[in-house]
Amino acid sequence: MNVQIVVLTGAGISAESGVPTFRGPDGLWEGHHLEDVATPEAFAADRLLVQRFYDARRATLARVGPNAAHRALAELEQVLGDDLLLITQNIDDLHEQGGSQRVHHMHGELRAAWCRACDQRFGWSGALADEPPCPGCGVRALRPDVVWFGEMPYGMDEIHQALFDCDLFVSIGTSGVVYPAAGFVDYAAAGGADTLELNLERAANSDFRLSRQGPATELVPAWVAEVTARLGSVG
Ligand code: BJW
Repeated sequence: MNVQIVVLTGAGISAESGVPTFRGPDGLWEGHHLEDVATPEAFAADRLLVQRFYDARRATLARVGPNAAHRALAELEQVLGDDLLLITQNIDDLHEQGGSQRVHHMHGELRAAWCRACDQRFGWSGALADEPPCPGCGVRALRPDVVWFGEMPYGMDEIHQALFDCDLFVSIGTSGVVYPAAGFVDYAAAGGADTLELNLERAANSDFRLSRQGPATELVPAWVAEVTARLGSVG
């Protein structure tokens, strides 16, 4: 039996690893709302502030590790192979650290830099606030390779196709306020998929057929165990 599953994750899946969510009580950066720093306009107006925001978050990655929810999704990938598409809005690399091999980072990655002069992308682990030269062209024009408000998330054609084709869409740890990800549930349902949310509280876009509330480290391993048991019993 082939079941095609699309999983979307948000900041809530990394919360129990110690990565703060955006819209919780810790969701501020030196008094600035995320919306004030995560835009191309903010970058143009105060490049140093925005680079420092991402440098601080990139540095945090060295101190955090994957949790049981990340690891459970990696186990699901082992079982489903290409029948699972894991999309994350997160720019951390905790899914990869947890063992997932194929992760679609629709909002980019903290450990990547993008040169606005030569349009090349590079793996990046250091700071950007001191304006290092681009390894490709030498121009000091690197920015974090992340998707800000008003920019197009990565791989939308592939995502829309997978949502339309899948049997089940599962949303984990996202508040459902940022589009286009917040609209995925409607897109998947329009294609005939069942829909499930696993979140600490009901998301803003709570058009899911099924909704379970609780911490990701409990809900996700339990759900993955259900899916793998069901697949095993069908043969
Ligand atoms: C737990 C938990 C635990 C906690 N266990 N759960 C008006 C109407 C509609 C749309 C727009 C509009 N005006 C502008 C727009 C478009 C705009 C948008 O959506 N704005 C809204 C604010 C209204 N979107 C865009 O501009 C996007 N681009 C775009 O639309 O292009 C055009 C297009 C058209 C057609 C098709 C396709 C494209 C780009 C959006 C880019 C967002 N970028 C950011 C920053 C990325 C870099 C960075 O990380 O700094 O992405 S913003 C930020 O929000 C980040 C996140 O990925 C994203 C979502 O946040 P998330 O993950 O949901 O986190 P939280 O904190 O909000 O929620 C955490 C959840 O976890 C909560 O529910 C908790 O309960 C839960 N939780 N602990 C389980 N232990």
